[in-house]
Amino acid sequence: MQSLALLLALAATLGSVNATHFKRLRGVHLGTAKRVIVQMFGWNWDSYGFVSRLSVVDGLQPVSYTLTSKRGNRQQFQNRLAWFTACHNAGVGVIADTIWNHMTGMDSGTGVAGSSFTHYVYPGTYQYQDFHHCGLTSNDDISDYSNRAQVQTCELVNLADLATDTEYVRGRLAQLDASKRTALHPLRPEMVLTSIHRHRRRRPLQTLSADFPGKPYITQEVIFGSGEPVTPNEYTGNGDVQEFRYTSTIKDAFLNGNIAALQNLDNRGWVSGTSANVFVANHDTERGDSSLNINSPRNSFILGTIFSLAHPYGTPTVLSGFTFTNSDDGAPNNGAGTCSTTGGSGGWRCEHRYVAFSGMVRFRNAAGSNALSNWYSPSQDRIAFGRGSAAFVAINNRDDAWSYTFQTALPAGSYCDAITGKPNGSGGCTGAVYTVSSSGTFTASVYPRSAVALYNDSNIALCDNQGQSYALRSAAMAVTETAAER
Ligand SMILES: *[C@@H]1O[C@H](CO)[C@@H](O)[C@H](O)[C@H]1NC(C)=O
Ligand SMILES: CC(=O)N[C@H]1CO[C@H](CO)[C@@H](O)[C@@H]1O
Repeated sequence: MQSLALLLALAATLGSVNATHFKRLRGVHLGTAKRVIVQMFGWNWDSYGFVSRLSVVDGLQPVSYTLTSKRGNRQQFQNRLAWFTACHNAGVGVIADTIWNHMTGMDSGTGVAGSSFTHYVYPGTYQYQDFHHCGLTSNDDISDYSNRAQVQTCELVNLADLATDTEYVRGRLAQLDASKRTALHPLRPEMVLTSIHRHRRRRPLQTLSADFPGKPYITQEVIFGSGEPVTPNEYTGNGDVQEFRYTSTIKDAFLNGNIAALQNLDNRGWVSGTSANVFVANHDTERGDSSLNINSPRNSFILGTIFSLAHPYGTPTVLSGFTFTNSDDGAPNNGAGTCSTTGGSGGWRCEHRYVAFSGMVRFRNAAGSNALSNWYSPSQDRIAFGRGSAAFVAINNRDDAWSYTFQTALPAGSYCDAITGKPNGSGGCTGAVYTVSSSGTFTASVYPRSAVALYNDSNIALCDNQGQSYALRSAAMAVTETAAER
């Protein structure tokens, strides 16, 4: 609660917020030392135990600014407020996934809330002049990614591109932000980390931070394209940028064995780690071949995710998805999500409950802002590294066990392995236990295609969305639900 009080104090003293302040505030809000996002893909607002986004869009393609969408209505949203509050009190933020810069790509239709629209007319909200009309291609869609003007002013796959550089549109967006905060009240408006901003290579929203005094966490989808003039680095002034080169590099490293090359990720010309939002897979890439996914061979998806949560580069998002046969299959059971204790059920995968993933969120909390340390890699498919005196991981991406005595900077003691268990609440551990000597060493036999992860944090707050027997309980997660209508 200390950090929250600090945030409010800062907010009160800042009249107009410049980009630097904004970043710092965001850091305070999510907690610089504990930022992991879980993307609850496809979950509706009534889903067991989870709030989904508070959102005014129908999926990734907004058609109206009401609180009703496929995810549920306002009442269903408000039903989740108790959980919001419980999580909030435990230090877990909720990110409402909102799209600020475009409306739908459909030429006409009726939204779930009953609003009808055509491509550039959303009665009562937007009209023709509130959209960009680039006039550079026959249908105003981007056709040439080597053309900066097209990329930044034309439409991406027909998505009607809001003229976010106009007073009117910016005013509407600010109202939208305010209305969501009101809906959350008496909850706690300050807990709403509004808005995943799917920027899609559009021009920056120059004064976004000033327009949205709620200090939303912003992550922008600006996919790097080799040789293209518009680059992800141009967008870091708005907030975080999704670094897709990370995603493909993780895939390549874990499938082809060269994980030793992953030591330094901040010297590759990517978005700097402090501005990067990274993931092993998101809801789009898991349906294509540009990332690992749950079906990738040799446990590579699990190991890649363990790496992602252990390595300091970027703010990691963990996708919690559902099984599908065709890439446009919708979520099971109309979006009513269900999990088992440490995994999914009813077609939901619930990766956020996997023992290794929730354990690694604890690890990341414990690691805090400690830099990578004690790197050791005897071969390109085995790596071990620490995060100062707070945490240490060894990853074995090979088919034979890795027996070794690792040098760490951990204090002497017994540690509960984050990959196989968690503290049992009375000083024990539900998984493997390793003993670190007074000189900081421990001996392990790391199973094939597996990992060992130790961390020292006696102080991790818990968020239990059901009040009991829920496996995740990680204070570090900001829960977001990316609403894609598939
Ligand atoms: C936790 O582990 C300790 C040490 O193994 C054990 O004594 C204790 O009974 C366990 N507690 C629970 C609740 O399982
Ligand atoms: C297992 C272990 O070494 N735990 C240590 C973690 O750090 C605290 C201080 O923050 C020590 O008191 C514990 O002994």
